[in-house]
Amino acid sequence: MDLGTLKESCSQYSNPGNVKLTYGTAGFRAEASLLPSTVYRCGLLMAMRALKTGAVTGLVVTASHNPVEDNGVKLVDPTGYMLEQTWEAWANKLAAADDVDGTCTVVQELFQVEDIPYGSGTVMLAHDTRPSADGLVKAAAAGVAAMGSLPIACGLLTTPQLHWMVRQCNAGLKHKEKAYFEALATGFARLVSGHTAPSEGLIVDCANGVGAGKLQVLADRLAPGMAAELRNTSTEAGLNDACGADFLQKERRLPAGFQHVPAGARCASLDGDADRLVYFRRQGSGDEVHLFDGDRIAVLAALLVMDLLKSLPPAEQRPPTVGIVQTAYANGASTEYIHENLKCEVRVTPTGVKHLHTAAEEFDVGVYFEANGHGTVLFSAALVQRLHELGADSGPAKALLALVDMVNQAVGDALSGVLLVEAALRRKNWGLPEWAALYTDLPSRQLKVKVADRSVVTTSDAETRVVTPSCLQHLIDSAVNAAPSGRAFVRPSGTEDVVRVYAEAATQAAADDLARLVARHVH
Ligand code: 16G
Ligand code: ZN
Repeated sequence: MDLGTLKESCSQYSNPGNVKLTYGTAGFRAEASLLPSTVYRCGLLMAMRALKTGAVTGLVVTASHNPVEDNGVKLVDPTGYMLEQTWEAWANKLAAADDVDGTCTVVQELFQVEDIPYGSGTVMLAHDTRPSADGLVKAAAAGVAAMGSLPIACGLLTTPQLHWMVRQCNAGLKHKEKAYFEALATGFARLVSGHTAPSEGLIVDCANGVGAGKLQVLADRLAPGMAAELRNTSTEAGLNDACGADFLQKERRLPAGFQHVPAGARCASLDGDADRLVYFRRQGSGDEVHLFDGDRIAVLAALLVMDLLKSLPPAEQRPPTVGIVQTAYANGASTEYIHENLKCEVRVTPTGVKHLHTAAEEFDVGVYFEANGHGTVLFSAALVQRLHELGADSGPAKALLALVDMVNQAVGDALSGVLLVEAALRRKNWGLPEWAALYTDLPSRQLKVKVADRSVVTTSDAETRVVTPSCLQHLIDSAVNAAPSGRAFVRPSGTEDVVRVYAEAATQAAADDLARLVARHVH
């Protein structure tokens, strides 16, 4: 690193003064015009992370399911996972530096404290379809280059694609986009071979985001093996506007462009950067939907994996462990179904993929999903090795290996998720009715409360208990006890200036009342 070059480059990306951005649940996010200096500094940071680890890192310019005017940045560690959590503090420190000298001081401190070797690293950059992407990718590239490192512009990609590429690249495996499609498509074909395709195709709401074009490539590759009709595929307008996985999950009604879809048809929805997936079907004659959320996808994925594991020859040592990781948002009915029927371990972690992912790594097969549709299935190296040993002689081992290839092991991926759900349904010869019949969701309600300072609310026990303000948990407990089958919690959002309220109960009216009452206590 050359300090003179860094200073010169830094002066082009000055901090807009009165805004202080912080690394939230999954990176930085704000109205796009506020972001250049933060994204530039994330370029600096990921170059240093590459030097520290001696491996390639990544950075995606995206604001996921948020409105088109927003943008943001997600940071990818060499493993393909999200940025190592201890480095989030450095990200915040860099983002908060006032001026050129302040930024250079943090850079020097980081080099010293983290004992980073000087040299040149590589950072892969990608972006979604937002109009503000170009300028922000340039800012990130300038940050990487200012450290004497190499930015590689990978162009328009879904967030999970870049995570996958970084992971593959550092493992010395094929990592171009072509290899990604190849892995997913061949994995799917192997998994469903010999199983009849459903007579009705899948209809997918692509949120007018980057997932549209990418899913089309995948569907073309798989045709005629997988029939998919894509809607909300504009890359020009309507990003996440009355459509997409977040809209479906929060609003529980038909997205734009689905008004004439036949009742009961199998539909799915991605979010703006294609790292979330929910399924749904139209219910009745209005715009009401029946949602198949992340919890239900987790259950289906676990059923598929457990069926296959049961058919393997008995393990000589211990049988593989299977665990499902959820957050407090998981519908109570899904948790009960997992305990009673799947009889596998359930872990609950705070919201945010980084927490679920870490917990899932403790199992041979760790299935993690947030109710909002972000999740994946992780397989341990020991299990994968055993599958390879069994491979040639065992159909179930071959199917599990196909799953390992098809399911994005780096991060939740809506494209790989679609294939996972489609393959699981096809192998069971199920449609949505059979999947829906596994259990009935408890009615639930989510609200958000605007507060002056969300940080006054702190929680423990994976966000299920309030620590401060001190009287709040007591009030929530009283409200919950008065509601039939009631459960409720509040947590400060990690992405918006609000406190979120979740409630579920035996009836929709009771869940609504409970949520409203708890929200009043938050005010
Ligand atoms: C981010 C997280 C998502 C989480 C959401 C919570 C990742 C990749 N994304 O979108 O998992 O559910 O934030 O938002 O971790 P909130 O803190 O505003 O409720
Ligand atoms: Zn997303």
